[in-house]
Amino acid sequence: QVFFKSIEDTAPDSPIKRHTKISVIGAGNVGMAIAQTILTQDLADELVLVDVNADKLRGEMLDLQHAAAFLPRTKIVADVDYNVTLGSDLCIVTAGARQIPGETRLNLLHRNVALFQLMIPPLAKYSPDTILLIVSNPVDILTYVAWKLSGFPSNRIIGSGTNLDSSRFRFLIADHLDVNAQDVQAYIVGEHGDSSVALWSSISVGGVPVLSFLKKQQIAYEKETLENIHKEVVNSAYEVISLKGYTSWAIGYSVASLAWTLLRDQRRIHPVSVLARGFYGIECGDVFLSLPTQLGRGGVIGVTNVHMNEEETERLQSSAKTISELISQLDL
Ligand code: 6V0
Repeated sequence: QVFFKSIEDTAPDSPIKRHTKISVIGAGNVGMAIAQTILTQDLADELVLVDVNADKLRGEMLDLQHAAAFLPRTKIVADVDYNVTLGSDLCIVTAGARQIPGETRLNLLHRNVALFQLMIPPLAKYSPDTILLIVSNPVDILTYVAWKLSGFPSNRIIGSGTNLDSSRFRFLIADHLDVNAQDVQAYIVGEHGDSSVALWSSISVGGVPVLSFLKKQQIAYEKETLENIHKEVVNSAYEVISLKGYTSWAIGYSVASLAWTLLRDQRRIHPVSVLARGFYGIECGDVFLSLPTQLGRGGVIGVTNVHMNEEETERLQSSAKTISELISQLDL
């Protein structure tokens, strides 16, 4: 009012853009990398941070707010109380307990399930129409837990799953063939982690199916070479963690790209963790694991019928069994 004369009287019908609100739960390394990447995308009108550590939370909020002069305009708020998330379009959950030295993965899982029992019900209460995007590990099992605790339909529960593993895979193949990773179509499916499955038979570069091209050109390739690239993908998280203590940038970009596809209804296909029962012969109960999935404004649209050979299908089914066994040990 002080600086500008209102033009409301002369332009009463100017269209107002729909308000888009994204909440990030957990303002740790991963949550903050996601938040800052989302801010650069001009995707959200309001970005909310929630964490239990009030001082760190306020520090992170102020630090991001101070970048306002260089970013698209976004309201940034933070609170320890979940009522700040009211009416979110997308809630991204990154909060998690840290593994204590010597602690088993199962024990860590139980502690994270206890955290989810505190976080998911208020998120569902304040944003009953939101899409829940789970990042905390073990991501496939915690996506299942979020589904159970929220009572949401499964199309609005997505785990970031192997979206990141597939990006690492595409990087390594691109590096090997000296091409741009964006021209490499390649999926890692199944569990985000040790039992993930590389779909070699469907890899293409610029529309050229890689394995059959190599065969036609009679270029010998060793199964071992392919296995080693997959092993490198599986080990890459451990390597980054052993070197810098945590992973952040790649998961930040990976989740921000999911947020863009979902909220801008891009209908792109991402390998993400979804309710997988009935797909590719997975019949071991309700499990969440990654499959190439079409995403849009309503969440999951459908699962792609990507070509898998017999060995790949068997490995995927065995990955599903590994996850299902862990789920059966949960007390929800
Ligand atoms: P971090 O830096 O320890 O951050 C975790 C944050 O969660 C901290 O700020 C905590 O204060 C907060 N927190 C703990 N309890 C609560 C609670 N009840 N409510 C709100 N906040 C809480 O960990 P980092 O950010 O490095 O990792 C977070 C999670 O992401 C871990 O489970 C990782 O294993 C997982 N990742 C998942 C990846 C994927 O591809 N799915 C990739 C990287 C990391």
